[in-house]
Amino acid sequence: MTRSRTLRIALLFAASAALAACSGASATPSQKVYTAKDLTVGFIQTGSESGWRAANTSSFKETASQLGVNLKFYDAQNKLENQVSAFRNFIQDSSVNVIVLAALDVTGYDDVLKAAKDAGKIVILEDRRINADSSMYYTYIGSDFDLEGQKGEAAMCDLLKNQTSKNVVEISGAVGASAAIDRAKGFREKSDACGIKITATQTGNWGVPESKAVMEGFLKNSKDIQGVYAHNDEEAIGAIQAIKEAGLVPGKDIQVVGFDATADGFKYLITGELGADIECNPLLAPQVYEAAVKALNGETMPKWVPSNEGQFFASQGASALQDILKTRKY
Ligand code: GYE
Repeated sequence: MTRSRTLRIALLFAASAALAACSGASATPSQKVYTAKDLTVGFIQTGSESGWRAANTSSFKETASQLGVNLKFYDAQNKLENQVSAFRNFIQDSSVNVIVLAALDVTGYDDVLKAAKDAGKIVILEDRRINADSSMYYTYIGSDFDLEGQKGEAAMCDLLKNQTSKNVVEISGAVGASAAIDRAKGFREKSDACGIKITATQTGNWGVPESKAVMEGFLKNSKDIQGVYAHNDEEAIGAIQAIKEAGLVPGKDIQVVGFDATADGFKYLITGELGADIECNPLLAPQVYEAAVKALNGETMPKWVPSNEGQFFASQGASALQDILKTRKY
């Protein structure tokens, strides 16, 4: 074998050894490799405001028991002050090595994020982003709500394509929540391109009763409404109830677009009362626990891992939608 060929092979081995070392693929014999069983996770949930939230909570509890993760679950009852105090308690809890936050608001966590960093606690954001420097958390695992909003806008443009007047009212999510802020932003990025006019907006706080009351108010103020842009399925359902009680036909007189694509949302897609449902994945726990183990093992990750999501339309037809619904977990 020639000298240059031997040299080439030697260099190849050296390069691959260096690659393995810096990828963290093979730990040195003395270094412990952490697994999910080494996780004690303090999970600060928003509350139990929607079907999406119930699926998100189930994902964390079920996956924790499957993987052997020690999960300390806290339901903040949709109160920011409760989330902040839970954050402080998990920082004080020496058994907790990872804190996971589903943030009610985009602000309000600076002090606890700093305290967590000083205490050496790993922080992972799930579901919703916050306005904080990315050095204050390990990673954010959640949807691109702006993109979801753009999908909602495209769906509404299509549903109203044969209308001359395209007045749309918006029933937004909870004030301050990134999901609401970004879905509203995404909807407005190109909506005027197809002639949509947003004539009113008001929060429905993610729920059916409040959204029904909001839609009743909109209809009292004007009957010249062609579309409703609702930030989740519960808000869309509340709007549909109000439209029907006003003697109008949802899906015919007024088109409705919602978000989440939960089983309840599918029921209204199948009847044609909901025109489009933009999917938002709540089953995030496997990715979050995987990220937490990476963090324990000193590996790096991108600061944001966006969810892959689809969208569903009444125009797909009842039987096709019923078949899809059978395959879904929430
Ligand atoms: O759309 C809604 C829940 O943050 C994506 O919060 C989540 C939103 C979801 O209450 O149903």
